[in-house]
Amino acid sequence: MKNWKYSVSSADAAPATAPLLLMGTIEENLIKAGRMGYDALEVHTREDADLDIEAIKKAMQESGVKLSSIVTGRLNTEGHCDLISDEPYITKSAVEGMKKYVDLASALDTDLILGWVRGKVPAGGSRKKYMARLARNLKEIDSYAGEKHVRILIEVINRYEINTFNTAEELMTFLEEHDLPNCYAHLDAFHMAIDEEDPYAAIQRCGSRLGYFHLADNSRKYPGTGQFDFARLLGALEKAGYDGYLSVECLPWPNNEEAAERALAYMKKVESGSNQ
Ligand code: LER
Ligand code: MN
Repeated sequence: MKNWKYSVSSADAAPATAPLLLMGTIEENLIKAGRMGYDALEVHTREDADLDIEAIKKAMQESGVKLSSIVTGRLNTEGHCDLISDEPYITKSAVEGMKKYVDLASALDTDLILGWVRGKVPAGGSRKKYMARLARNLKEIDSYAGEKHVRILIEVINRYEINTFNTAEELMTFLEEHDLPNCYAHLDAFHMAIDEEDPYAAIQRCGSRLGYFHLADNSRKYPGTGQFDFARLLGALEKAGYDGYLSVECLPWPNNEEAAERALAYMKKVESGSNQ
């Protein structure tokens, strides 16, 4: 069995409905994640956040915890930018914002998650036209990220949140049709439980293009609370040759710390084959 690397989601602050666990500054969360036994921290932040890069690097060194990724969702939820809009100033700001995130990721030696920033095809709109626009804007970000050795991890998200890339098949077809060498597939077990007929086959479909993985059970509580077969999931990831992070992104239930601790404890049990 592989020695999996685990990461945990974090933010400066978030509502209890968000699947984010460690709350506080990045420096504080790096130390907390290390004490809990995590290898890495996943960070939700804005592209122009006033961060002390040197202090973060120091906390990384002291804790031995790396950054698994920076999440770009706030450029959409707070900044109202996306890469598919009919308004050119919106897509332009989205590309500029993503480039700022690339600079930040490059300074902290990590990758970027791209989720809601891609945007939605408007009702009745030509899918072909909007997906071509998304591909053009992504190309500019992809090239910039390539120069800075940052990977763009495009998350497959369920149909109730967005109408682009709801399945691994849809994302992989898009990645195969367009020249986006720095873009990788990012799967999330919770979204897969909604939209993938066969989550294990979805992992195989991504194969060597799988760049990141979010862990939660089917209800989005921590792994081990629901229906997912995590032993089979780890087997599928290993078979696909995946050696990236398994990042816990689940609801803060029964509370933030316990969810983070129980998730890691359960996954270690699954790895050792003693979870039954
Ligand atoms: C983000 O990683 C995600 O999975 C979305 O559902 C937004 O929360
Ligand atoms: Mn996710």
